[in-house]
Amino acid sequence: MNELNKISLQILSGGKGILAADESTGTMTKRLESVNVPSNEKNRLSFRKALFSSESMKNCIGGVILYDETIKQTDGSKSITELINENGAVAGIKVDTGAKTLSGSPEEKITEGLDGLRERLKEYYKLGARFTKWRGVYNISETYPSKLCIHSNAHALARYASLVQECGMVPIVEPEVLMDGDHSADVCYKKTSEVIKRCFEELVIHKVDLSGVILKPNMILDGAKSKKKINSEEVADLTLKCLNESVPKEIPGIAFLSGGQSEVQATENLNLINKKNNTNFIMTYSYGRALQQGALKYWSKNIEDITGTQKVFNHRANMCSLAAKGKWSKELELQN
Ligand code: 5MM
Repeated sequence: MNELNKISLQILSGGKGILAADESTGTMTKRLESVNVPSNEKNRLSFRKALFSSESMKNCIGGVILYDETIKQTDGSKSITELINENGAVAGIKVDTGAKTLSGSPEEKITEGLDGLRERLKEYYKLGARFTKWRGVYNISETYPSKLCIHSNAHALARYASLVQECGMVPIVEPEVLMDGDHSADVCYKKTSEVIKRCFEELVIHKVDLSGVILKPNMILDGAKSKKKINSEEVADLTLKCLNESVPKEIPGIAFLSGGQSEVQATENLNLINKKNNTNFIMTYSYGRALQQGALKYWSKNIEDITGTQKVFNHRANMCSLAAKGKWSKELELQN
């Protein structure tokens, strides 16, 4: 087994998933201000440290994605990557520099960050990162995502993934087709399939070793503003159909983003995907909001109550881990 494949499996196997704690300072500020906590370096670290040192890290979290600010912070004499490693997980880092207006199709986005990436990767490796993340963003409408958006983001994702592997780390490839809009799940299925297929075509052209890549896709859902909503069984069927048809078999695993679903919805859908999983892929989570929302809300009421915050996070992480094994139920969800 090659080293990158080994790291991927260490992150994803045995009901473990990924905690996406890589909010840029702008996004983290929105999250903190939404619960009336001032966004400063101390508070951002304090909330994140509570999660990284919680009990569920050992059995439920195989990897944590960090933001540049966090990977350079310390917990006393320990670096944050050491804290994460001590608690049983692999440290990762978001390396894109954000989604910017796509020239030629100004209503769409292209993710930037390739300039100087090789040097930044070497620095992150030294800081303890062993995997990375880059997110391409796609909107659905009658005309979008355009071919231009699909092709240019796939190209950037492939160049990124190739550089990351050269540096000895596992790239998470995240093409996120947003759930904004009133489109149907069928449209989401068609567009997501096109986006994912194009990404893998580019990864192959760029000679990326697929056995050392983690795919982080959206589930197949109706648009958030669509009047009709398919049920979780249909979400699971369409998501599995899409991934079976679009993802090369060499990929070790798939870790879904939650994309604005509620915590329970994202857990229930993942559970059904695993119950019905007819692929060879590990299917798990790489959730940001769907792992953190409850804990953030609790913490915001008393930011000194780390034990209580960890209790809320542990429950959520345990539920996600059960879902990654297809063993979650509504009854277990209520046992708290
Ligand atoms: C954690 O949020 C990440 C976005 O940060 P920025 O927008 O500040 O760059 C995001 O990429 C996240 O990792 C994924 O979308 C998954 O998060 P959700 O909340 O969709 O599960």
